[in-house]
Amino acid sequence: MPRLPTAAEGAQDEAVRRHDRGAPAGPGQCGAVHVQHVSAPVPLVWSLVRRFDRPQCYKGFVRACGLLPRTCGGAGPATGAGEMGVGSVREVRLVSGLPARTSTERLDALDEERHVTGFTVLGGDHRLANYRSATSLHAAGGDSPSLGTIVVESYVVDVPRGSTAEETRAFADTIVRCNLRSLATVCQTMAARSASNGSNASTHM
Ligand code: A8S
Repeated sequence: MPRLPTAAEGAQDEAVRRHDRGAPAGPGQCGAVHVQHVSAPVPLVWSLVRRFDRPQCYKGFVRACGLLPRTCGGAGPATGAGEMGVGSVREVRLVSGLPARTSTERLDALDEERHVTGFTVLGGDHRLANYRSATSLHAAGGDSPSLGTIVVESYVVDVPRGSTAEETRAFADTIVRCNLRSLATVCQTMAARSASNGSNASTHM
């Protein structure tokens, strides 16, 4: 991880404390927490992280994604066809070369004020059954947005039969780290581009 500004270090600890990890890993499960500093303002980072319908905008292992038609009676505010909200389900297609091709995932949280989101894996032809992820964003410098964003991502997952918790965590950690590094790169490129265009961060809200 890059060296964080000193002011952000306290904020990082605070961000991890405030991050809602949901239920702790139970027997037969494992989990981890990852922290990534991004040199871009929270609204810009959130503009990507909130896109449950477009994970491929920073997740390099995702080839394509589509939302399934929403059924009536779901939680959250009523949304029209193709609109995402809590309860939305996506079908993710992965790039080739992985031990999996598809994953079906439900949006659990999308808090636009607190910048918190999360999803649960419902199915797919892979070994990360009941994978549950939570991500929250925090201003790295408190009231000084120029210090960027701290992204905290945690997960809990079932340990598959025939694997150890260590093996399962090593696999999931590799993917989460790739995703977080890619998120940082994409956001920092967008921030640099908008700075050189003379526009400000509010363009991305
Ligand atoms: C995420 C995190 C993870 C995604 C994993 C860990 C996954 O999409 C990939 C390979 C698998 O075997 C499991 O935030 C699964 O997406 C890349 C299909 C779930």
